Amino acid sequence: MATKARPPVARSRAHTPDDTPRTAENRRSARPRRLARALGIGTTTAVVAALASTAAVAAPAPEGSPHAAALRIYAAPDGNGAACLQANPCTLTAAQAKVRAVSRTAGTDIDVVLAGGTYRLDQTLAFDAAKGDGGSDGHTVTYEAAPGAQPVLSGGQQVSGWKQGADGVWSAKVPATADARQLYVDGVRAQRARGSDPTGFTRTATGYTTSDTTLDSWKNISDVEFVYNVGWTQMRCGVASVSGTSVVMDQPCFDNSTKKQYGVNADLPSFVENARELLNDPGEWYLDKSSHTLYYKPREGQDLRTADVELPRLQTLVSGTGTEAHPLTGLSLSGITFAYGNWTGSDTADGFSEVQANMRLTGDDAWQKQGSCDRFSTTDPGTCPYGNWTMTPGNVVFDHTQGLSITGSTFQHLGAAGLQLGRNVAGSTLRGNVFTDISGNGLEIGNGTDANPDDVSLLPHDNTVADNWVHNVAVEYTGGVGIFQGYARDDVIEHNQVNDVPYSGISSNWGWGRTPTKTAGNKILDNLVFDAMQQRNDGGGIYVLGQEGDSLADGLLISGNVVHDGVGGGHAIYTDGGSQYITMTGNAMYGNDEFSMGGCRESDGTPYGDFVFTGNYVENTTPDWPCGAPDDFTGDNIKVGSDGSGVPASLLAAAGLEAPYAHLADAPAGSAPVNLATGKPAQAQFLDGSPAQLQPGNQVASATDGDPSTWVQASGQFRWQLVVDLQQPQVLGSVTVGMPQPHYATDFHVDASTDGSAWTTVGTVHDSGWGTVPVLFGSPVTARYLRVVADKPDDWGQRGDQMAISEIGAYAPGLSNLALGKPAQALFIDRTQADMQPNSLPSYATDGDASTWAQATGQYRWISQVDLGAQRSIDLVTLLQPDDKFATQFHVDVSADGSSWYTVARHGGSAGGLTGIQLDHPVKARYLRLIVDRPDQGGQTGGQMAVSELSAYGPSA
Ligand SMILES: [Ca+2]
Ligand SMILES: [Ca+2]
Repeated sequence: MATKARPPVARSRAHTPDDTPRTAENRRSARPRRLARALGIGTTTAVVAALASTAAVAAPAPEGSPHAAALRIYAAPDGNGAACLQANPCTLTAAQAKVRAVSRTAGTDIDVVLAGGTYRLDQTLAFDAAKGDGGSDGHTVTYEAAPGAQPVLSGGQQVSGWKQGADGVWSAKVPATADARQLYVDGVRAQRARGSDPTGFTRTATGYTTSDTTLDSWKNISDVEFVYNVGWTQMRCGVASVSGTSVVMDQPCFDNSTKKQYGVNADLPSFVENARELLNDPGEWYLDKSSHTLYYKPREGQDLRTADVELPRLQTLVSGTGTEAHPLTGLSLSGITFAYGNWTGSDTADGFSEVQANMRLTGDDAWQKQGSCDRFSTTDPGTCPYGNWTMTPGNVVFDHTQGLSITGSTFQHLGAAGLQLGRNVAGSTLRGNVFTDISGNGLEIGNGTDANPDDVSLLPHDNTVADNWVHNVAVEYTGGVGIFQGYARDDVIEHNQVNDVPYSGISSNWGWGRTPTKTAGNKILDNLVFDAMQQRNDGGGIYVLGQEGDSLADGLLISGNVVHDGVGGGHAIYTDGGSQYITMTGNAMYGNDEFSMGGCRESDGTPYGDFVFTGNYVENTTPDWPCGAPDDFTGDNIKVGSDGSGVPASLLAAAGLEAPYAHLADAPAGSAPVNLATGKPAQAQFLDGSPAQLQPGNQVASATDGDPSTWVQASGQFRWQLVVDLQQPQVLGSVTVGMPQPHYATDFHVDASTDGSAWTTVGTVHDSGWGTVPVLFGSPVTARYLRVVADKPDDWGQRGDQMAISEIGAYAPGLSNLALGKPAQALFIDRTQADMQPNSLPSYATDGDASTWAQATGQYRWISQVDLGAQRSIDLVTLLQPDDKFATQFHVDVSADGSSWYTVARHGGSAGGLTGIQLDHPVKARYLRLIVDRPDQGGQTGGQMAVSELSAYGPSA
């Protein structure tokens, strides 16, 4: 049995005044002082008077406010004012026009204050240096949320007028121009109708032959897309035509996806997408572009007459640019949500022929011309220079921009990559932003085409990506990564949290093999990466590629990062082909499927090596070199446990979001029930009531000290009981019994007494694992004394051990299982609806019947997800699994909206039966999901997870 315990997800709270991050706020605080010196009092008055004549801007804020002296322009979603005043704001477009009118003469900072609500963009909010969109003379134009407001710049169009069809599928008419690859219902991404190959394919040179003529009868066959999951890539090619049993695929996509010279070629599709004929599961949708009709099959509880249904329309929500000589400067964006961006580029005949990290082959014969140069074939060398791949664009894009600041903003529900910083973007600060529910890469800096530019200064450089939370991205193009950095110089990627990504977490640099690059001086520091590599393989939590600088001194530094619980055949730190000049020190790597560190030299003659790998905390102190050892490798590291034991707490605490940003990844706090047992006296007894001997060093007070890491355990006899004196009669509805991983009773019962001598059994637990197990009473019990009695510890072949008790909880009535009877889904790890085992339904996970279970089929890993129906406080989660069908390790996420998820618990060492997980803090959430991490696929001793009951405990409504 694997015994993998995971500490709670490490978050950074260690923080000293000396390392206070530079935020928009504390940078801004210096501004009024500089301004006052520069302008003087009389000048300020003159400026105000001059500006007042434009009627464009409000008066400066009073001295002493953080925004003192900044000119303010107010906009609102329904704004219609001409003067852009707070009392009568204008539109976003009008606000931008006001900025342009004054930015060159204002002599001060300008704040465009955005009221909350949805700004539906008809066209890109385009910032152009030549038009005066940036600040001049060192001043800054800031587009920012009004205090407490949540402005959303949306590229979506709302769809209404839904009608119910006979088969549970609803439909609505959309404008003739409507064309999108995503649909969002109440903020949750729906699934484009998909299914498996319906007819039995055989590959041909141009496509497939089918075993029958099913496809020939499909209505819009040329809109159908075949999807190929191959290795680290996912490719998508459209169908060109079908005639009888012959399928012809789009070109050049099919050639480019099947003839690559370095493998990962498409063959038979993994699944088929985007046909009305495939629309059968709840949550699936289809856009019939020929009839301008949108179809959607609602999930349980969704009502399309009232739902917010958003179909993306606009690709580029925000852009910024200047010229090489005059870049855009002095622009700041703060507190803005960018949502519902469109991208239909992969609908073209180029499809989505992925090379890696959402970089694509496009154009005829790209498979032999792009990227290959002279590297992969001496007989068919392709076209130099190396590269020429096509990046997936961002929905927010900047090039020729210097000093850009984006803080406190959210990039979500986007159809391309989230944010792209391209050519000649320098000195940017991206801090405290959230990237989630994005089709492609979370954010992209630089590209994979400018390996060796003539003008090095045009590579992105000196950009800072810090304290961002990047999670659940690359949800459509699953070869994508959290943070992509291509060719770039002197960038710092630090203190980000990257989790739940299908492929690599952070991917840095580009260019395999002997490609010389101008990349240099980059740093990847103190990031927290976990649950990477969820779907693709051959990547890493931190993945690097290609030559970095000319020496270790100006190469890549990877330090202070914590990478844990990656799956899918990747390393924690992966140095892939051509990697050179990399220093890796002081990182922690544990709980990952593969070796902590390693990589691939592609062939002899390519540079690969010059690695320093010392002072890291790793599970495997010997790296894994599947394709040949590197040159000049030095390694001297510290071995730690797969649960992270042995990693210094200071390292765990320092990685990831710094204290001012830790809240970004924390689920909203719920209310905590009062534990009436905390601090109360307890006794350990043998079953005859005599005082029990304790294990050396144990204190009975550990059972009520409020610290889950301390416990009490008897010695000498296996069966014993713990008595807690609440010191006065209390009306109780439930108790919890916390038992640590190595020492738990599989069966125990709870007695209650008012006098300490007459006892009544109020609850019995069978088949428990370790953790915190709730015992709910059928009706309230009045008791002063509680007694937990071990019935089956590990004597006689039980799988537990002798009972140890880490914490007793005693609670007033009012806690209940909030998941009981609530709608449940079973999803595969790519969030598509799972196929179920015979006689198994998703709803069996919440039906209150221990003898029924939900269990997927076809894929080992799957997700059991429950909609609690409303925001509720959750304190404790339990999972009941059959003893012969269980996952040994899983984690628990919660969400307020069903789209943005917080990981709140991780549990290993399960052997089936009942598992209880007390959350670190009560959280408030409507949705709960259980994700299996380790079923029995890779030599685990469990089985595929079956969920007899998934329960969430908190205050009853
Ligand atoms: Ca304790
Ligand atoms: Ca059940």
